[in-house]
Amino acid sequence: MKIIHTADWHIGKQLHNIDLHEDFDHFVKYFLEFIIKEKVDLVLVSGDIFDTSVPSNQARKQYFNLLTSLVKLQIKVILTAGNHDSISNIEAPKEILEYLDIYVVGDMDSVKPITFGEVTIIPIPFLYDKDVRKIVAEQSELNRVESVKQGIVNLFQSQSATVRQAYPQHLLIAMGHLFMQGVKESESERDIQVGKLAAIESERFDNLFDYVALGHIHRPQRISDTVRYSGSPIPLSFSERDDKKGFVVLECLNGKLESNFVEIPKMRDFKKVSGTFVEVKEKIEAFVKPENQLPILLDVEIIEEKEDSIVRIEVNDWLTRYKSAQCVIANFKLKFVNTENAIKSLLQIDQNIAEMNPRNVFIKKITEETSDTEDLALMGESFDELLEIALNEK
Ligand SMILES: [Mn+2]
Repeated sequence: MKIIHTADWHIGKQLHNIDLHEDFDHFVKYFLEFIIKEKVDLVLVSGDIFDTSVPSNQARKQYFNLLTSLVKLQIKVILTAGNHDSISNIEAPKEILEYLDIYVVGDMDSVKPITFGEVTIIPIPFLYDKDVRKIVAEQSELNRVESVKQGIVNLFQSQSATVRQAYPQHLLIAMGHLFMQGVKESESERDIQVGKLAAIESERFDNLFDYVALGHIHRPQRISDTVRYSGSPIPLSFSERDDKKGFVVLECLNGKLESNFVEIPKMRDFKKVSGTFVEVKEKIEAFVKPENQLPILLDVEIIEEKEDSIVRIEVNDWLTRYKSAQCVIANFKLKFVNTENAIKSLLQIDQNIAEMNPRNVFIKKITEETSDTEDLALMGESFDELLEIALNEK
């Protein structure tokens, strides 16, 4: 029997307004080919199926299309809700999906073991504080963080004990969406503080399960011999640009589960570019995306020494007109190192900045660029109007 452990799909993810649906499509293509080639029987998705609690129609379509492909291949699927998912959204089609051998678990109250042959899965979704408090109500002598940890561990322990008793011969797999101690995070895990405080020591899971299929952390990593994060199948932030992406394949061999990470070929490059306007333009123009990959996603930072409105206009102009088959600018920043000096240079030597009002500074600034009195008057009027609107809105 072959089982895939994946997590953190974050379908519908936008990275700085760039929709990553094509990245997900690339993953799906590779994933389905792998499943067919390797004759996979079961897919486990440990939370954060969608990126938001109200996924777009396109995101829902991608989700149901993938499930349909898996049904056609007669693959069984178990999905749990992560902290990004809405429980009711995930559970809405529960009955019809179950009929198709797809099991979704959004809420702690719907956790129940699912058995396939000699393997039993305990699908545990992301646990909210309120759920956890129900488990440890009587242990009030513990502090809040410790009681959250204890509550989570208690749930995994009691589930393990029940299943071990019912199926002593079975291999036991738990799914979880939580924070383990000692993990390496990236920038895209949201609301992690609470979870991080209550990070669970991996020893507490020792001997409870033959494997723990975790989600929540987007870098694939092994916490212990039997506890692993599969990581997200696609990079979800620039901080993940050099990480390996993929999923874990579990194989039952001689009554044991062996786990191996399968790396997905890179579907696009993520690059950070920094320098002056001229340097940045040069660097970007030299980029060529590898064949069969999506355009390179850029995080651009232009740093100029002196505040200069002409550069500002040129940069804006370049940005609005930028279009290339090689790169997409996902994030952009323009910084001037010496803004204060630039304003000071507008002032006369004996003039104090505190003595100038915003309108004076503005007029002084635009006088550097035009001497057309009509233009100056018009811009002055516009400034007054905008200032009035801004002040009224305060
Ligand atoms: Mn996640």
